[in-house]
Amino acid sequence: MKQNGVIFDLDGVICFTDKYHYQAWKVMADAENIYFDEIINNRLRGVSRMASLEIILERSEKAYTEEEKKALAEKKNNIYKELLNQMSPDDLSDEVKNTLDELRERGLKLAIGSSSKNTRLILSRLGLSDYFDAISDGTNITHSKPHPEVFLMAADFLGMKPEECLVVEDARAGIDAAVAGGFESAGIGEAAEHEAVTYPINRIADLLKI
Ligand code: B16
Ligand code: MG
Repeated sequence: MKQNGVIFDLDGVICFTDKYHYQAWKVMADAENIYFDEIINNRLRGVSRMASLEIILERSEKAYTEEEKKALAEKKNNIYKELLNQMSPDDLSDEVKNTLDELRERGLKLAIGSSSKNTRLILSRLGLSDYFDAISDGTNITHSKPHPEVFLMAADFLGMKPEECLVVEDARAGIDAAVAGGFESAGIGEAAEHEAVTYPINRIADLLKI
């Protein structure tokens, strides 16, 4: 690839915490009698916790106060963190690890660009705490994807310009964010279908062919 750096989304790219997000939101939604399914869940990919809650509440009759919304988001996050405790380095696939190692061997700098405030907890569960050259996540941004802030800060932490970095994403909102920030992108899953993605890929190892 022509870039010197790669910025990886976390959930849906490096690991599959999406199933835990779904389970935790489902417990919250069921307790509130709000309809929630996997199709609605797809709209939550890459979207911040509070913005995700707003999407789920579209199906609710009740008007929640800001305090109640905060409590619901916290309840979901506590369930989610319990589920994250089940994770271990075995949840990091050989394909992802080998691809990261090979990119690094080629001299590329590697960063995380995730909306999640649980990024460091997840990386630690996967045994990747000290692996990346830079981490930009939900704790250092004020605007979540599709705003480009998380990727612009990742590039900045790497000491690079957007055109020097490739963004790897699984979410449509993530490709929008990459485009808005002036990054080329590789998209997997639904992000591969995005009309503005630079490189649609089928699997993470395909990054080695770019
Ligand atoms: P948290 P990513 C995103 O991670 C998830 O895709 C999204 O579903 C979630 O709401 C968001 O992180 C915030 O996560 O509640 O842990 O702060 O894909 O940007 O790595
Ligand atoms: Mg993602």
